[in-house]
Amino acid sequence: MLIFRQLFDPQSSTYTYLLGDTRRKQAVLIDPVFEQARRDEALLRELELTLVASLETHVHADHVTGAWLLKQDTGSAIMLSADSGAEGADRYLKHGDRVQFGERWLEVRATPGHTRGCITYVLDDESMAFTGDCLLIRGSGRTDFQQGDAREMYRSVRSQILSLPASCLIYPAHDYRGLTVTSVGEERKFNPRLGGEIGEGDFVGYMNSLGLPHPKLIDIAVPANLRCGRPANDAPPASEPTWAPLDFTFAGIYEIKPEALEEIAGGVQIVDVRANEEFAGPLGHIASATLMPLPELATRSAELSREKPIVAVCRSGARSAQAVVLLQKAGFKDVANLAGGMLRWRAEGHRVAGGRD
Ligand SMILES: N[C@@H](CCC(=O)N[C@@H](CS)C(=O)NCC(=O)O)C(=O)O
Ligand SMILES: [Fe+2]
Repeated sequence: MLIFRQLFDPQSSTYTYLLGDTRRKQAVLIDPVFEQARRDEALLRELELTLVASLETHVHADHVTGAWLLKQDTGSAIMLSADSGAEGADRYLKHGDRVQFGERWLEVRATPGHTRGCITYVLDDESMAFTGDCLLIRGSGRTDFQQGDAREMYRSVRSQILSLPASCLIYPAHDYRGLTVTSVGEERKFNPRLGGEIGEGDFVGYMNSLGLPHPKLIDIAVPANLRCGRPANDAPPASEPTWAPLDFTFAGIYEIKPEALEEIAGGVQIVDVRANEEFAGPLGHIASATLMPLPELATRSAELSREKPIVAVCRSGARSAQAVVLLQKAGFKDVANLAGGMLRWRAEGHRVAGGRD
């Protein structure tokens, strides 16, 4: 089965797309964002997919790609256009190439115009196309920097994208109004720059008078993306927590497994956020845990030390996840949730104080 997810980076309004084959458990990410790599890795883990490659639609000017970082963490390949001018990729793609993930594949179509190395990825059955910053929803990418060329863009869109079946869904790299998807049929009719009877000259005139300010991050993003997102000094990215082996979840918090907590229990503050009667009830509690019921946590968090990491605990891991968010908002830096709560703690045979079998 095909698995498809549209992910968003609010900082740059970038869409990242995950495409996976659940039978072979392989996936690709199109246009991952550096700051969202942890999120993307968590999703891949939770969906039990192996990332085979990060695919760039082009050298971005407004955010740094997550491709290099994902490669460090998962061993995934980096792929982008042979015309991109970028170094450090594992495969340089050409028009007509195929990128395989499991039993599915994407066809590479060269669609220059926004940059020289812009690519559109078309799914094997032509049901979806990922157009990068070439064709946007009722718009198009700009053509005024990075070897942009309005004439080339017009030809790319008309010959490579609007020529796909009308039902083919189009997923762009950005939308600045929050729109998420369009189709070839719609854009043929309603794209105000490239649809209907609009000719090449009309489009060039339109694009030459856009007068947009340059992206805020262009001077950082372009050089970094020409290295496929490898930091200039090769420094590992900022602070992954080191106080315990933690899993970052797609829900956006860190979790610790029972066995890992057992090992470091003496060095952390364990905060049990259940009600008094649950703490004293049949499930028992972790011996060194402090009881601080969730409704009291906001007012009582001052009782906790800021020097020692905190692990929040509840029955199943749900209320304690909320406690983690609350404590982070209160400025505590090293906070994690006990995965699966007391239920899993006990199911995996860890000792409790109080409680009954
Ligand atoms: N305000 C944005 C500008 C982003 C921008 O210029 N995006 C390019 C794609 S890299 C584009 O083609 N935009 C089309 C448009 O804004 O109409 C930023 O600073 O990042
Ligand atoms: Fe772009």
